[in-house]
Formats: sequence, C-alpha cells, structure tokens
Amino acid sequence: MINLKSTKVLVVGLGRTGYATVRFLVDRGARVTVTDIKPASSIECFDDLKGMGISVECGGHNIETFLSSDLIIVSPGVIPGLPALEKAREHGVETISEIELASGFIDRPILAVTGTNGKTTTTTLLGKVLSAAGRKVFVCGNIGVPLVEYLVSDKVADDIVVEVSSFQLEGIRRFRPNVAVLLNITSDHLDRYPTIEEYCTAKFKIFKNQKAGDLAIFNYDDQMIRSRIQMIEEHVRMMPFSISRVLDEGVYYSDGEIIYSCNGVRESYPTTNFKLSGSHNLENIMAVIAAARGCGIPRDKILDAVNDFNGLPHRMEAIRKVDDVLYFNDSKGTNIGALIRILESMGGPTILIAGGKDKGGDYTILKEHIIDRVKLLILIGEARDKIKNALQGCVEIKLADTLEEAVRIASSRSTQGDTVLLSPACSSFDMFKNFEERGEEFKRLVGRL
Ligand code: UMA
Repeated sequence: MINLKSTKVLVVGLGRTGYATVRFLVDRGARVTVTDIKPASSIECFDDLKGMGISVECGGHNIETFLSSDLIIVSPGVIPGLPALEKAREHGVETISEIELASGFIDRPILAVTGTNGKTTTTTLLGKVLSAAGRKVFVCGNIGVPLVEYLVSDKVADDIVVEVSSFQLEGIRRFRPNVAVLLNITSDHLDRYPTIEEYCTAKFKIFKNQKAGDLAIFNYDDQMIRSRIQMIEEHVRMMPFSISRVLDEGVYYSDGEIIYSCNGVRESYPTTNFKLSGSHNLENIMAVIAAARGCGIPRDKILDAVNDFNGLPHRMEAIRKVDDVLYFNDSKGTNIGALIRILESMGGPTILIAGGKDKGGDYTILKEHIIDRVKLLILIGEARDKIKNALQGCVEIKLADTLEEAVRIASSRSTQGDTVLLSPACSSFDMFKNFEERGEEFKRLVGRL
C-alpha cells in the first residue's frame, strides 16, 4: 500500500476519475495538485477543488509540475505518450492509473471485467447476480463510477465488481483481480494504439498479477484471446467459455442450454427464459455464470437473476414500432466488432444508421455482414466519407448531416417488416457529449415520428 501522507501527487485530468481521485488523496493527507488541458471555465468541479484548497493548473500541462511530483495518477482518457508524462517517467516519477491506486487500498475481493464489447452488460449482470444472492456489491469502473469512489463512499461491500478498460489497465503495476474476465478482443481504439497487438497487451494485463487460487475467465472462441492464453500464469485457475465447442472444464453452450463443468460438477442453465438475445449476450451470460460460480453462488440464484435481467439502455434497446417498422437504439455500439455482432443477430431487412468519430478501424470487414442484411446504410459524422469509401458498391448509401436527417431518411425509406438500427461503429464525440446523449437524441427523434 502506498504511503500517501505528505506525498506530492499530481492528478492528470479532471473528469469523473480525477475528481474522485483528488478527494481520496486529500482524505489520505497527500499534497495534491491537479492539471487539465481545458480552461477553468470548462471544468465542472473547479470551484469545489478551489474550495478544498487544492492547487489547480488548467488550460495546459506544466512540465515542471510533472517533474517535481512524487507520484502521478493519470485519468484513462489521457494518452500515456503525453510528452509531460514521458519526461516524468524518464525522471523516475511513478505514473499509474486510478485503478492501480485504488485497488491497493481495497481489502475486498475484486471481480474485474474487460473486453472490447459486452463489458458493461456483463459487469452489471454480475453485480445483479451477486446482489440477488445476498452479497453487498459495489459496481464501478469504466461503467461510469471510478473504483476510487468506493474508498470515498461510506459503503462497505462484500465484493467489488469493476469494469476495466484497456486505458485503465495500461497504467497498472500490481492491480490483481481475484476474478478476471476477458470477453473478447476486436479492433478498437486504434486511434490510441499504434497496433492491435498493443491493444491486446493492455487487455491481457487484467491477468498479469493473478495468483494461485485466482480465477481467469476468457472467451475460448476468440482467436485473439486463444492464441495468447500462454500469457496467463499457469498457477491461475483457468475457466474458458465457448459457444461453439464442448469443454471438459469450463462453460459452454449446447442445445439451448449453458453447461457449467468444473471439477466433476456439471450444471445446466436453460436459456429459454433469458430476456437478453444474440450470441454476444450468450457469451456475456456464460462469463457471468463462470464468475458467480467461482464465488460460490448457487446455480438457482444465478439462473433467476439472469432470467430477470432486461439488459441496459443504448444496447440493442427496442424503442418502438412505427407502421410495422421496429426501431432499435444501439448507441453503445462504438466499434466495428460491436456492429458485426449485432448484424449477426438481425433477422429481417435492416436500415442501418452508422458513423460518428472514427477510431482508426478497417470498415471493409463490415462488407460481408452488410451485403446480406442491410438494405440501406445512412452515414453521419466525421467518419462518414471513410465508411462510404470502404463500403461503396456493396449497399445503397446515403449521407446525412445530422442524426435528425438520418432518422427522417430512414423513416421515409422503410417499409413494413423493416428494422431501423442505430449502431454507429464509431464514438459519439464529434456530434455529442457521449454515447448516452446520442442514444437519447435518437430515442427522442424516433418518439416524434
Ligand atoms: N485531459 C487532460 N489531458 C489530456 C487528455 C485529457 O487534461 O491529455 C482531461 C480532459 O480535458 C478532461 C479529463 O481529462 O477534463 C477527462 O478524463 P477522462 O477522459 O479520463 O474522463 P473521466 O470522466 O475520468 O472518465 C473516465 C473514462 N473515460 C475514458 O476512458 C475516456 C470513462 O469511460 C469512465 O466511465 C470513467 O473514467 C470512470 O471510470 C468512458 C469511456 O468512453 C465511458 N471509456 C472508453 C470506452 O468504453 O470505450 C474506454
């Protein structure tokens, strides 16, 4: 555990993570400075921090402040290659992420979930399963509540369930989840990582510090993951899951049932009453079963909680039917892999609205999935020309300047039995504050039809 008393700590970035980190550090007697590239007028917690007597440097990063710190806590949105951070590291200043800091002070079991897609659904469902079994659970992380928030709250949890992103995992040293889940890896955030290999390396850090008795749960069907299993230490208990093959030890799908097979125990979880649909959700549920069984939760409690779970907003959320056309909001689908998984589960003809802020992926891999299922592709946002160039010729494409125009085109071109789907394969930051705002706007526009 780091001794923070009188330590000079610099917090970089003043979003949700930075603000919660500062409060924790102040509680522990650290000498805190915070810095953000944005001007003071754009920082919500600025007055609060000033009121707490914190030194706040806004409108840029002063390299001297970095070099004179004992420890730097970096917000997930700040790239590790930031020149001031690189200089500080060269000078021997330790730079870590908030999950690394917080986990060092947490004495509860930590269950961590990562993956390109499905993290939030899996984290939420795992939290619900544990709660349904009578455990006090703190659900946090990339889902929107920083892990460090637990330490400044008055909550006492039996288990901490934390969604972790590759950005958060980059900055760990000793972060050690008792249960670690890796759902899948497809190309994402290639605007931050020079290669997919570096993205994979960040994701695999979730297993890096696990010890004997800890549980490593991973998707055996995912080639990116399967080919790197040797990166998990041998002494860790491995629990693969698979939708396509029978596993001696692990969780797999067979004939409408999920089978949990471990140490001679074989349990069946019928999928008939699951409210979540699609093969991606089946995988999320298998990971939850593996994690919850690993914590000793009985089968019936798990099955009841899974059967009760309706899913989350902005993830394949059915909005309404207008003139026999069904509208779905999948605004959380912010990468190409997410869109592919959704298209795989689509039945009838689909009008797809996609586009937003490009994250450096290769849209041509969408071709084979679009040709069969999408009758019209409507593109919005900064990435629209890039996507158009990648998919030209395989589907009719229309460009729209706003989401409102996209919905108008979709509505005028749809016919009975169609589905209109917003699943952007891009982040939202070019036109919206976040994916939630984009999804809410879509629901409002569809509501007006
Ligand atoms: N900033 C700097 N210098 C820089 C870059 C940014 O000062 O060089 C400042 C910005 O001006 C801003 C602050 O840093 O004021 C923002 O920090 P942040 O981007 O880390 O945002 P937080 O509000 O702390 O939110 C972060 C996660 N954000 C990102 O990873 C980009 C949230 O995940 C997470 O919910 C939250 O911590 C709590 O853990 C969001 C996300 O988009 C949902 N995650 C990515 C994803 O899911 O794909 C990984």
